[in-house]
Amino acid sequence: MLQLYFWPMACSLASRIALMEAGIDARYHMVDLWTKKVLEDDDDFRAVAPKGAVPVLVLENGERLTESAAVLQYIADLKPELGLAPPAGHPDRYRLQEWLSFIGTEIHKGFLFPTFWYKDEASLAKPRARIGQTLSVPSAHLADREFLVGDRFTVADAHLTWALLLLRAADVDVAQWPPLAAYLTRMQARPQVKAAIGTEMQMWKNITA
Ligand SMILES: N[C@@H](CCC(=O)N[C@@H](CS)C(=O)NCC(=O)O)C(=O)O
Repeated sequence: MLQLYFWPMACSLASRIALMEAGIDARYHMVDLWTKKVLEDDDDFRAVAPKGAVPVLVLENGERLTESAAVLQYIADLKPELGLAPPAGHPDRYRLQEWLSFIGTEIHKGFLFPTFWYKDEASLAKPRARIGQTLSVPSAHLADREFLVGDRFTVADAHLTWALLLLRAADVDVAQWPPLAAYLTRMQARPQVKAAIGTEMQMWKNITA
């Protein structure tokens, strides 16, 4: 069985969404990202993943895969019939990779990561100044499209859904970009997306209660 190391509402949520949309059962291990401990047994998370970051997907053969873009495509490719990623060689596969890279670098590392990890104002001024321009790109793209790539839900949508949820938590009002707000509402209405978010929100509430 696949295993996913995660922290509630962290970027590993996109991998949980992908697993659930794919109908793949997995074992989930919660990690405290600050102490780098695996919570169920107090093991050192860095022994599992030297990067010290989630997501980490443990494959059936025991290998560990990191980086959301790779993990998401791996999960999608386990169920090619579902179209969670266009097939290799299809022009849309590169569009998928284009979006996964944009979300992971420009939105996640460019804004969300500094916002939640470097909380001092000086470090945040430039990311804050830039995020509007960054978000205008997926907003324009989604003005007349239901999904980021092609005409069906892909793992790029799992990734963007997570990022948009966190933007709200970072005090960025997604309503400023009506196509993004409508998109987030659509994505959250998908039963598996809703269930994945509900599961992690509950965990997050339990942790912070
Ligand atoms: N490039 C990685 C970034 C992963 C990442 O930054 N994960 C965050 C949670 S959203 C984390 O685990 N941070 C802990 C740390 O960097 O120490 C990816 O896209 O998967």
